[in-house]
Amino acid sequence: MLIDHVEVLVSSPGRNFVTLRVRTADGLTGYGDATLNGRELAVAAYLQEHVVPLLTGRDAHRIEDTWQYLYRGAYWRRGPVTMAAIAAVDTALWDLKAKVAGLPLYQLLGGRSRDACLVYGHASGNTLPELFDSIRAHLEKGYRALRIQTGLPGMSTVYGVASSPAAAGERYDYEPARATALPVEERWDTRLYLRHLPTVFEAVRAEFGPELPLLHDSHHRLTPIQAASLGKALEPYDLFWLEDVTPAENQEALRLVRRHTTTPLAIGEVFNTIWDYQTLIREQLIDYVRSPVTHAGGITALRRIFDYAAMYQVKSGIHGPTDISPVGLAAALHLGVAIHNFGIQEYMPHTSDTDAVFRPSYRFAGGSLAPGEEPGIGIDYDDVAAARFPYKAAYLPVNRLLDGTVHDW
Ligand code: GCO
Ligand code: MG
Repeated sequence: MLIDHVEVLVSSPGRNFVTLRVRTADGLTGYGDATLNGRELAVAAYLQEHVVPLLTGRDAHRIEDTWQYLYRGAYWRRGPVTMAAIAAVDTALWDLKAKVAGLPLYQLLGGRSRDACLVYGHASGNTLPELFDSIRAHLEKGYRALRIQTGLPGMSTVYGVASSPAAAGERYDYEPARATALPVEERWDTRLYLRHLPTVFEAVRAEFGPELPLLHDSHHRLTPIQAASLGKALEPYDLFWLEDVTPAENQEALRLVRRHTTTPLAIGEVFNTIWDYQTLIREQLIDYVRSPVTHAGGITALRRIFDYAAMYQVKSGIHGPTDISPVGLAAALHLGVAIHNFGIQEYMPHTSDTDAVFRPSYRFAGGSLAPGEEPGIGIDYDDVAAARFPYKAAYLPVNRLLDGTVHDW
């Protein structure tokens, strides 16, 4: 299984994606996702200039050795660009190995622990009526768990709220990256948010009852004591999780949050190695690991994080917004059905243009996603379709407090 051709594919079917395609001498192809929202070309260049030349002639079977070679061999460790590049190679090699075996990838990861991965969808609205419509539209489509994001009175744009409410049957359209010359600037008022959010959860529980699992993303914006107070205020509404309450580079800060609230916590979508979780997991300061395959060094490395987490009863909650490509989502589903400590999978459906390029074989039914059954991860990249969607520079927003101070977005 010698690698003889490696390509970095950049396309933009609705948003930018960086995909690695690894071909073997006997004509098999494996795919990996290397998309880093708003910084795509940095990963594409890292792969093209520094990784592709190392892969030609290597044995595609040697997944662990290749991972260590790229991680230790670069000398410069960790970071989102490096780890997304390593993730793409690792995923492509797992895809190849499963194709050679003639098995869907999850069979190589230990086989099924469950039939499919329960997902949560994104319900949002600027006002309560809009939010309720969005929740109803998701329930009609079969979702059995929902993330709730809401506008704030008097604020024009708030993280996580779709710009226009999606009509029933339509795709939810929240895409934070914008193809503008400079990043869009948003405004933020933490005190208003902390006052308003519990009233929204109270209304949602009153309307939809106690059963539906509800999640919320604070998107890194709070101090530890603000996070503690929010977790406490939301306890009556029984959240499935509260996500990214603090930026969490400082893992110890979560001790303070944990001391004050029993609301379950999820963290890690911007982390990229097991080291970012070391204190959080060992001290049981979180309940869910948010890293995607794409940004945490691939299937090999994320599996290791989940196995470590399992020792502490911490579960998976893999990041799955649209900036994780169908390759990254497919890999997540194979891992998700195989591991014991699966929690939930995030799901924000891609556009039909994106699906036309990647032709994923996973299927959504009954509120869950199941990986495809054909050999590999179940992606079939269509170069002709992709050629219609060239790269388009886009930035994530920048966030400022009302007085103009740059804040976490
Ligand atoms: C989530 C995330 C996303 C990120 C996005 C940035 O929980 O899904 O917070 O919405 O903002 O992935 O690229
Ligand atoms: Mg998030």
